Amino acid sequence: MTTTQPVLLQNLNNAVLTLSLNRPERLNAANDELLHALTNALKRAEADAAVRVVVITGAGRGFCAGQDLAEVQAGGAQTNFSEHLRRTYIPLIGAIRGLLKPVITAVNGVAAGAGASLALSGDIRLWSENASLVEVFSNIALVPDAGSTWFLPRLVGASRAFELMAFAEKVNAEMGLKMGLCEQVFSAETFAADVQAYAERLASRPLNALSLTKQALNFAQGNSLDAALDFEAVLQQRAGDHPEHAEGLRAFAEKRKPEFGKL
Ligand code: T3D
Repeated sequence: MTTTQPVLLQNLNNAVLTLSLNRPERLNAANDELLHALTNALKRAEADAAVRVVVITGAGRGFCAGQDLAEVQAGGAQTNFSEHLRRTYIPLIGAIRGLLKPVITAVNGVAAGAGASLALSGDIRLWSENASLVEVFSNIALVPDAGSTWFLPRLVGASRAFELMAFAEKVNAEMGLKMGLCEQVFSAETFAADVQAYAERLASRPLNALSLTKQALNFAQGNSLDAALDFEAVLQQRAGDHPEHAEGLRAFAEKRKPEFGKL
């Protein structure tokens, strides 16, 4: 299934739904139409049993250059930032973190401002060798938003996060991998195919268990060890009661690969 929309391309292939931001002439800078299209596509992906993994990437040479500044300026300077964030970026990041399926952010090029936050918001972050990330907000005297202040210090520590934010220092792919901003870096030439292969491998894993794992990790970020231990116990019951677990046990006994995708 391939549907083309003006600002968001959607392609479902072997249980992997790829959502491509499609404003390449502006490095996929985000406007309200794009942010709503992406958020709505994620909500639909939740309900669609054919989707086991979602990939978010960018068309052209950029991933996402953050808020579309040309549109902001054309409309007069944005004044109601809080209202805008609550209406657009906050629901988007919430949809990614709350989606009960793995989300891969496949960063093909520059990720700047809220685009950097989007790049960091995935469960797994795959970068092209051409990818870069810049917390560009301070260049226009704004505060990092769309989750950067939550994601980045957890990956690099508060001081390094502050330094990257204060100087709007661009992190290239080699640095990004060393700093733990991404899990893998792939060649630019084969990036789309490598991401698809990775996503298909992920799609073959037990979706119910991964969904519960995502919930456990989300919960653990903001809770004590005692609370996390208890929540694990609750979720483990749900995992153990699911047919995936029985299939895993059968496959182990029969010395074959489990077929989670068929359940
Ligand atoms: O109300 C609220 O919700 C507030 C929320 C704010 C969230 C934010 O994201 S604030 C941060 C906004 N983003 C930026 O400040 C980034 C601005 N862009 C850049 O700093 C650079 O373009 C990049 C570092 C991203 C990439 O640099 P480079 O040299 O690779 O590309 P370029 O030549 O600067 O850009 C290519 C084109 O994309 C260019 O258009 P042109 O000249 O070819 O017609 C450029 O204007 C356009 N572009 C890049 N970023 C944006 C953009 N157009 C609109 N908005 C952008 N953010």
